[in-house]
Amino acid sequence: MCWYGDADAFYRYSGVNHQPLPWNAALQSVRAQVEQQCSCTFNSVLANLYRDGLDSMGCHADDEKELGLNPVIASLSLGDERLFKLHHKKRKETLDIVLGHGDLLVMAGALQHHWRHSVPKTRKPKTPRINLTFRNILAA
Ligand SMILES: [Mn+2]
Repeated sequence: MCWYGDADAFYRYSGVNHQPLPWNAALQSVRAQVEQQCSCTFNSVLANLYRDGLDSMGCHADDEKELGLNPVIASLSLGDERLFKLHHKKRKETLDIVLGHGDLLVMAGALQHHWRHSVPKTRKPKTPRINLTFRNILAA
């Protein structure tokens, strides 16, 4: 896991303030293309590597206050396909989305209020996947 962004885009997770790594040329270029697709801007990106099917993401909502009330989060998948699951917070309802190489998933509106999301472990053989989630961190 690593965190890139503008120098003032601190992100607090697991109780720790994280100073972003500076943008590199490749990430800047991808950011520009994602911003064009989404018609909005992002000041940071969280990069997660899933080495194989045992690397996973637990169920959570991206509801940190520095993301704002209804954040737009753009998730770009690179590498092997993985299942992305949405879990409704109140109803017993889940939604499965297979994310493959080059897929751009945009979470927006009130999604984080009503749904959690996860990338479950799988026994299927998997090659690495990198997930870039572009976010806009609001000033403190
Ligand atoms: Mn998330």
